[in-house]
Amino acid sequence: MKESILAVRRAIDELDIDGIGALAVKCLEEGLSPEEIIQEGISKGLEIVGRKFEEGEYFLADLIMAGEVVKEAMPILKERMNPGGRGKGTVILATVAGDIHEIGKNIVGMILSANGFEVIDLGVDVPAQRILDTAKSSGARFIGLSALLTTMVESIREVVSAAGAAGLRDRVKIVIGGACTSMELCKEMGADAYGETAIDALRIFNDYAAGA
Ligand code: B12
Repeated sequence: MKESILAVRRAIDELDIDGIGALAVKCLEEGLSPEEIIQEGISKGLEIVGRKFEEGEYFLADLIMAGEVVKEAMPILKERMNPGGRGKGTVILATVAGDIHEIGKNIVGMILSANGFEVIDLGVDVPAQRILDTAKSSGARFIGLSALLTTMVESIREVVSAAGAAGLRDRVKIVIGGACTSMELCKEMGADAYGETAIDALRIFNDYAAGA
């Protein structure tokens, strides 16, 4: 692992909001891709922060700060992703009702829009009905749901049933992801697919867009 990417990981862990931007630029200058920096630097750094929170070393204020540190790096990385065409279709992205974690969802959105998808990001804590209303009005065929809180996974089922009630279940593919989700949960909730990382999200939506 390159020292510069380890430095990004450390900056997240140490909540270094002033240092992160320059470190992201350094990684890019060394030829690392934005996706690698996100996956190996930022996400891994946040895992460390999450562990420290669990162990009682970090508090809620530290988690909020970690989120701000990541937000500082994102525009720098986004700028380096290719804008890509918009021909693959529209993906509605949302963090489920009751959950306000947005970093993972935003990364998925960045990667999808850099790779040819039109992304409608509804934000966090989004009620099922709003997601379905948007699917109807936009004609989107894809929905990506992010969930990090175990206590909020039922919100996924609500989206799946609202899609059924709206008569959209056959037209729309529902893909889930986020730290508390799994393939097992995907089956239990009646969603169509589960992706562990943002790169998986891209692969899954690419397959759907190609008619697989
Ligand atoms: C930062 C953070 C916060 C920040 C969020 C800031 C923000 N702007 O988003 C704040 C401070 C707000 C926060 C609040 C809380 N948090 Co918090 N938080 C985290 C932390 C440290 C990192 C989350 C993160 O951003 N990870 C990095 C991103 C990149 O990872 P990701 O979201 O998993 O996304 C990746 C993949 O999962 C995937 N993916 C994500 N979405 C999607 C969608 C699709 C469709 C696909 C295919 C893929 C995909 O792609 C991404 C990139 O590869 C985690 C610990 C952890 N390691 O997860 C705890 C964590 C998620 N939080 C936790 C908790 C408990 C809370 C609080 C309840 C704390 C409290 N007592 O109030 C509140 C909840 C408030 C609410 N109602 O939502 C727990 C959840 C436990 C559980 N299983 O339920 C965790 C796991 C910490 C812990 N170990 O205890 N949190």
